[in-house]
Amino acid sequence: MSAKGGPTITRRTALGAAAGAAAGVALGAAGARLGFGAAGGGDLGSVAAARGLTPEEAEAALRSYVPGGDLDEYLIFASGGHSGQVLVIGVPSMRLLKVIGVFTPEPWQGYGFGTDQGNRVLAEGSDPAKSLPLRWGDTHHPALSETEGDYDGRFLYINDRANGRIAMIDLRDFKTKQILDIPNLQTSHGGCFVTPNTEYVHISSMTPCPITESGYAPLSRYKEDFRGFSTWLAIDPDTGRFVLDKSFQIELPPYTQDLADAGKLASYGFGFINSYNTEMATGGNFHEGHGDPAASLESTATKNDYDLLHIIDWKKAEETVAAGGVKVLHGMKVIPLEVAADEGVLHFAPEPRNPHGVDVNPTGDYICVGGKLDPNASVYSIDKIKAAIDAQDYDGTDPFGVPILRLDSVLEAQVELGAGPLHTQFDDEGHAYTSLFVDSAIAEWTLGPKAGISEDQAFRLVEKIPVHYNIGHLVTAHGDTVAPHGRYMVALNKWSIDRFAPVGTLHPQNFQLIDLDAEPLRVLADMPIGIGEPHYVQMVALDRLDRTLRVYEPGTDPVTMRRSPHAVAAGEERVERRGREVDVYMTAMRSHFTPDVIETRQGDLLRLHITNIEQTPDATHGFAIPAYDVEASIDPGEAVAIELELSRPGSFAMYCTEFCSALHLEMQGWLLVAPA
Ligand code: RUQ
Ligand code: CUA
Repeated sequence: MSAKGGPTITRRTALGAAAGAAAGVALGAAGARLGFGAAGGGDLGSVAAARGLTPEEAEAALRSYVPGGDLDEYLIFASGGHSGQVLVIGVPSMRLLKVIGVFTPEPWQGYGFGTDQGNRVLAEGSDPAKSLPLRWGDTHHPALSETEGDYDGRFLYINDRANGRIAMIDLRDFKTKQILDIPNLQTSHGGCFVTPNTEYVHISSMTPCPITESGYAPLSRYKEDFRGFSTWLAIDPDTGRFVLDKSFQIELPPYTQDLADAGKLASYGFGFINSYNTEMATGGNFHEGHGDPAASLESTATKNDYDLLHIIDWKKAEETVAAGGVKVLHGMKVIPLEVAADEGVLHFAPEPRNPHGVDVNPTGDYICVGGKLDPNASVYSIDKIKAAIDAQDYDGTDPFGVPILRLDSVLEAQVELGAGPLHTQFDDEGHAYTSLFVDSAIAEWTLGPKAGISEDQAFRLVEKIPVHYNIGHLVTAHGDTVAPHGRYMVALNKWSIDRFAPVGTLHPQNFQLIDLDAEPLRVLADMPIGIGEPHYVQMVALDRLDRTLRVYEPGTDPVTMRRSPHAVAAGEERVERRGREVDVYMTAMRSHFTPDVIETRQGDLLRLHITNIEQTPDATHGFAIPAYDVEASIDPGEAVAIELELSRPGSFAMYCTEFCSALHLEMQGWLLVAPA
């Protein structure tokens, strides 16, 4: 493989690459001495030998090592699964840089422990019909915002598998700004993607939902009363926020809608969703004792030879919405299923049974479907799909009247890869990489002429690399964009088994860094993941994140990114009382809160307006009142608001939770609540 595109290589990285190459040669030559090392005269060969490393292992270490003070070339944003959070990891160092609080309260960031911003975001993102506010989510599919089909480093979206919600994180400060509990979606799974100019963030349902008034329907009415939904959330281009009144949904049959991807370039204007359980099985293997053991969902939902790839023309959907072809369901504009079928918004194509991933290649010409129960990747051609739609080249309809395109007329190729193909990523040379769950391997294969591969080399398996173990997703640098970088790939392995020191019965998962420039492919590093359970990730060049703030403008509200109405400047500290209402305007700086003693009475309503008036990077202060379950993190320049009903009398300690200075321990005070 030739050298790949990517960000400008830093001085140290260039040196690192040279060192790696040199070490590879030197170590390969039985540990010959190298002219550099720990103290300028070290001997890498004997260090490797002393540590019992093979030359390959020592070289892999050099290729992924990033010295302190140098920066990683890429960041990956990984879902944190049922931790509800997002993990930020450097590549190639494979070091965890940050855990972003998203759907679950996170004390270090003061997210959801009393400050207005965390509480507000979590409360606004919880359907009031559920117990409030929801305290966990199951983050699955991150989607970085895009401009012209490439990551623009502005926003990150991620869905909540558990509750059918979606969150927006602003990459200026890596904080969650908005959570939306999406109408008509109980759950979602892999249906999260952005369109090439972030016109929409798409999210589809996983489990179909009853569309009855009460939200209840017996399973005997599954076909009649349950529906899936494809949701197109319009995005405000300046703030990245969801704009509900410009958003719409498309009603879908009650199949299980699974992974999805946006069309790009050749397929711009389309979206693709896989489905399974087109059998519409509802389980029932032990239904109050009279179930049928053979009726388990897993056996009934795998009967059909084919499930249905959903092909959505979202430009047509926009026209349909503009022409009024919608009903309103729970406040959301919905294109009814019949309308979607009649207006050509929705077509189906058969796909081998129980497919999982659907991934569009960088040119947008090929739609690659992983078979799960089929050893093939099935490749569909957008040219053929468009021609078949124009010619109404149908093989009948599904039970809901949606036309099914003839498989032979839309399928470009099938490539046998191995057992359990799931997800596919791409490089810049027309190659695809598909995870094989059952094989615990990744298959590298070639796409076709539209991706720059010659006819005689097209659609072939190139090689397979074992990974450890049970791989789910995988990611390549800019692997979901029109311009992938190649260079690095990371395998997200569900099981680690024997790879790490034993830490009890719940084992870490294993991210493995793979060198895409090596031939054959090889693993450079393992990274245990002790926060579960990652699903999808995206990898973006660090130099795209050029808007990242080091400190806030003084008095910023992180939710709005504007000056907060609660901002307090130095010298403006004060206490205002109106009857039972007490407003405390407070500043924090090394090493004191001003004021540091607050005198109130039981029954008062206390409002704290606190600004960290520092402008020094890292000079974060915490603010905790443990007796009232309050814990804020106030980054330099940040303003927070805390509101408390003072029901419990006492003399309560408050303190700074961040080791901010030599006199950090002195940064404390008193909340005095006199008995009524
Ligand atoms: S899909 S179990 Cu991302 Cu393979 Cu979720
Ligand atoms: Cu401020 Cu410790």
